[in-house]
Amino acid sequence: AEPRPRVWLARPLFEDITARLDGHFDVVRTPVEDRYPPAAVAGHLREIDGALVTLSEKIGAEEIAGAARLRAIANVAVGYDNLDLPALTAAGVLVTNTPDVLTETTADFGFALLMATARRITEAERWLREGRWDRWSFDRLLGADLHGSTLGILGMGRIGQGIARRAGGFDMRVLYHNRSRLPAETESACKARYVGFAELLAQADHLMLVLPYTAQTHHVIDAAALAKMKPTATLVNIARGGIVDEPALIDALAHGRLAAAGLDVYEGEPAVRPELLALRNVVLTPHIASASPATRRAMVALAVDNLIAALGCGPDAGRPSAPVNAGKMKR
Ligand code: 8YV
Repeated sequence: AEPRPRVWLARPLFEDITARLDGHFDVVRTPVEDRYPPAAVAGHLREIDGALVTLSEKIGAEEIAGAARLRAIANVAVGYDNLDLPALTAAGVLVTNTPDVLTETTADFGFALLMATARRITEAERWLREGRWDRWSFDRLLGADLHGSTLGILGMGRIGQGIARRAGGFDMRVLYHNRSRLPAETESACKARYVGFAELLAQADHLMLVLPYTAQTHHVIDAAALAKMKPTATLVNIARGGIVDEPALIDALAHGRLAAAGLDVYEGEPAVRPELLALRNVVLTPHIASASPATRRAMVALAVDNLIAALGCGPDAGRPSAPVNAGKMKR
């Protein structure tokens, strides 16, 4: 009989779901939970036909240099900036991601982070826990309203549209900027108006970042962009840390040129800059926007289906439902 394809499961993920891989493949499981140095990833990918990975596994030309058999990588995330797409595409490796299944959970969290940041919820709780609530004060911990304000959304994909729909329920005016303008029906469904980048920055009372991280979006929110924003504005990032120039953001927050920031992602995560930790006017969460049990399970299930199909097995053999680079393949 033909030898079964070998796949690498980079970390333990819902064993009852990933067990489905064993029906088709010889599965190599790595029990280590933390980040792999590049040499270790390269070692794991040798003699492997496919891999199921998370954003902690950075894979590029160096990691796949000795991976002659590698044909497919299923990323358990909608973003895939951990993967060097041109290098993988050139090597004939099909990459898949997990869109759609995390849209609503991530949009919920974006909204929660926006509200917590604008209304200073974690700052207020810290203050209370410190035992400082001695008497009532009329002007204590005043925050920014959502209702009647303007929400700017940078990146109007599935998650951005989910945020826009929620904003309607809070009586916010929604402006967006995106690589391309959305069809008129989509715009009116989420009651969002397209504006240029500079106008978005200038108009937003709250700015939500929901765009993919690429060479083009690296540091789009830099000192110059921050200078165009209202000093009373709130910035929320649920996309990727590298979209924001963190030292420039810290400087703006520390010197009253931006009111507050809610961050779920960081340039050097899991490391968080101590200057951020020292700021009063930030809400900081550890990259959990998609973290609900149902959504995390759906992400893993989709990645498993993608890998099975990408390696030519199962009911959708050869046609994974969420390919990223199919059609760009040279071999
Ligand atoms: C994941 C994410 O939790 O989907 C994404 O792009 O950032 C998160 O949903 C994370 O990437 C896990 O790999």
